[in-house]
Amino acid sequence: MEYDLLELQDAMRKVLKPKRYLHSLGVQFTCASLAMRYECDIMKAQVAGILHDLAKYYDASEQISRCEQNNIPISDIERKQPYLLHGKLAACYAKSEYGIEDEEILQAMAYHTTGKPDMSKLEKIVFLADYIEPSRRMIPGLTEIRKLAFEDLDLAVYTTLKNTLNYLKSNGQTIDNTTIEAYEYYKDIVGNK
Ligand code: DGI
Ligand code: FE
Ligand code: FE
Repeated sequence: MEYDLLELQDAMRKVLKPKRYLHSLGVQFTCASLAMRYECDIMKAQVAGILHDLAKYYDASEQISRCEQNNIPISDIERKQPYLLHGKLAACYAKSEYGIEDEEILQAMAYHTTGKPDMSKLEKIVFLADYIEPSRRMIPGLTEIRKLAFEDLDLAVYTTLKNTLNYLKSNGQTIDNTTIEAYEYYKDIVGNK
């Protein structure tokens, strides 16, 4: 399958706000770098990276209604935190609007916010690239994770999940089961290394 990255970038420049577009370019290039480091498909990683937030701008009620229209199941927690759906919706539109058929790319987009247990290399790369891309606002631990991402993929995923959970807990936010399951899974993997 051939992908036209310039065309996808053009499309994203039109649907995203400038800062979100810059973030998406950052994720695309960071995905490419991680794919080089971990011998993953560089093109697939870039496609998932540039498109991953394409559904970010629907408001809460639209996230829900668009998922319903497309038969995307909505958990109770997603119903309370509808922005958690933007990855799944992005995967859905990547297929229907942008002709992306590759299931690996679509899955990596779908789970970029929560992560999940036993991710593929591509899924881990997109999950991490979203967190560490160059334009990401500085947060505690980011410098270390940026370095770690190029040293140990699973440890970097684990550390990112741990940071995210701590952040969400300190803000009293509802946590998705998938995020917790992902954390538990990678905690085990890292502990057994
Ligand atoms: O879309 P982006 O801003 O680029 O990044 P993202 O899709 O990873 O979304 C970032 C936010 O998602 C971040 O503030 C952490 C949050 N998040 C991750 N897992 C959960 C979560 N928020 C809630 N409420 N529950 C979760 O389980
Ligand atoms: Fe996102
Ligand atoms: Fe993002």
